[in-house]
Amino acid sequence: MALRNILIHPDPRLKKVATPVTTVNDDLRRLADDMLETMYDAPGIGLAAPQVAVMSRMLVMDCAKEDDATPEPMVLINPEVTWRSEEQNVYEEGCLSIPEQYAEVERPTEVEVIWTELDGQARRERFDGLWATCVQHEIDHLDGKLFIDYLKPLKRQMITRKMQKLKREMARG
Ligand code: K2U
Ligand code: ZN
Repeated sequence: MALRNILIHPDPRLKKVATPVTTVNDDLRRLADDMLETMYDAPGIGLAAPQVAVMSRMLVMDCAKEDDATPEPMVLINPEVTWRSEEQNVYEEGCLSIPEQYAEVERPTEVEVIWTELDGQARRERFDGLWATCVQHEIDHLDGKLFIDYLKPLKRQMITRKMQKLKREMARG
């Protein structure tokens, strides 16, 4: 298990479309473990492989953390949304790749997702509540989309400029 470095926006790798996973092997299992460890350490309730500079279509989630319930770590390989509710709801989203910035994003209230598990099994599940928001936020990451892409250009530019300043300060150490 190892903590991975989380990429900070702007970074070209966060805008790329990730590559489908073709083989589920021990390397992928190790990456999933590292992503979960990195997510819990952040702390966060979701993390997508491109955020740790791996351009593969895999994400991890544990929104149970939110209700302080027992952890429910999930690993989704090649996830696809197969159904979206008409109903939408708004959530003030954040992102581990855009630290300390929050904005309201409207998304379908409920989604159905199909994916492959680490054991190779195909899964289909409906998500609602924070799980629905999170899985859509993470699948966006696999398609090179950030929550700020849903904001008005001025607001998005403001956030990007703040991140560029943060990265300059981080580079100075
Ligand atoms: O993908 C990520 O950057 C982790 C995101 C996942 C997420 C964003 C918005 C809404 C739901 C999930 C978060 O930074 S994890 C931090 C967090 C913790 C509790 C509630 C919302 C966000
Ligand atoms: Zn994010």
